[in-house]
Amino acid sequence: MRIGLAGLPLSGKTTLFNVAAKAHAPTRDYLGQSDQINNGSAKVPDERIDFLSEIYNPKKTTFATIEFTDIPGISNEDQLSSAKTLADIRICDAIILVVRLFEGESVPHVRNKVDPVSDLEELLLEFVFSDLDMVNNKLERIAKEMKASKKPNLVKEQEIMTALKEALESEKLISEVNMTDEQEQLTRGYRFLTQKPLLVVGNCSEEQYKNPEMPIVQKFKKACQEKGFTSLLIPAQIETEIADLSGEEQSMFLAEYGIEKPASDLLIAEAYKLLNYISFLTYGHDEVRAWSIQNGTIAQKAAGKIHSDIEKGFIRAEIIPFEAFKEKGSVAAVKAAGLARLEGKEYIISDGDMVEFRFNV
Ligand SMILES: Nc1nc2c(ncn2[C@@H]2O[C@H](COP(=O)(O)OP(=O)(O)O)[C@@H](O)[C@H]2O)c(=O)[nH]1
Ligand SMILES: [Mg+2]
Repeated sequence: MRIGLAGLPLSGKTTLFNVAAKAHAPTRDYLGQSDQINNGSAKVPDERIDFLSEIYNPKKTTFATIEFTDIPGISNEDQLSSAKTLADIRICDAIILVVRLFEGESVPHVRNKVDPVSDLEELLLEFVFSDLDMVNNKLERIAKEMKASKKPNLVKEQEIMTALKEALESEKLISEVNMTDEQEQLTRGYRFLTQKPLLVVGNCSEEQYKNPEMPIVQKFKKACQEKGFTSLLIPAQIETEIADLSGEEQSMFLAEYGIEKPASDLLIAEAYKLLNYISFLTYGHDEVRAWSIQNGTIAQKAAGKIHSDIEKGFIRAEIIPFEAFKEKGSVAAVKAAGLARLEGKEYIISDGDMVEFRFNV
């Protein structure tokens, strides 16, 4: 599962990517500079893992990670590069749209005016047009095929594609269209841009971050809210400076800027949710570790994340909810309080379950 950073050129996507993935990819100061795709993974901060590591003092501590792709800016001036960019976004599983709130003479705005709401609308419209193109192509192909045969599936596909066409033509996103499970299945393979989970990041200045009552910030938040998108404000430039500091220096720096936690931590946590991930935890003196699974995964499948043999030979999963562990302080105390459970194959894992699998080899 991969999350794509998309937006207009010079909105700060690469800056944000560097913050999230602790990378040092080159950023740009003007449009003419070449732009490239950057891939990287980010550690998912998890206080539960910190807590368990304190207690078990393990040889190894492993956090969950997520994959980010920083995609060159979308610019409709150049058809060819625009198509390439949209194709790169299409292969991602979720999208973070980056829009610019920060002013700054030294970095020109591609539309000559800092206006996050109009940028957001422009980006969404690009996605809508791109999806509409695909839908129209598909409808043409279906019509041709129907002349040759009347397969029932073709009729169903035509029905849903027609509904999508109507929605897109009225500038609605595919994610807003109500679909049956079967229709969902029929459309999944197309990887429509407007069907993907979406998070909007406003890349803002220090001043805007500290003063959320500023009109530009209010306007941005309101527009996201009206469209039903989760939004985050991140002062990306300042965060790059934080990212390179040691723990103690970082705390001092954050305090000075009146920031509680690096906003990038919040970004990664939101990105994790956007991908519909939750974590289960394994623990011991060898390793404390967070494992990512899709929300709704059953215990036997989750076991397969660790090793296919554990999935095959699955007997039971011993579950300790992290909150119970935190309260009681030890596995023995949790068990004494009757808060540990043995669950079968079909048990749906909850976020923060501490799991020990019992299995046959
Ligand atoms: N003042 C200010 N400049 C920023 C901020 N974020 C990015 N920049 C600058 O904007 C330029 C473009 O950033 P970049 O990350 O390359 O944008 P991209 O084209 O969207 O990947 C660079 O010169 C960055 O240093 C910000 O929050 N504040
Ligand atoms: Mg870039």
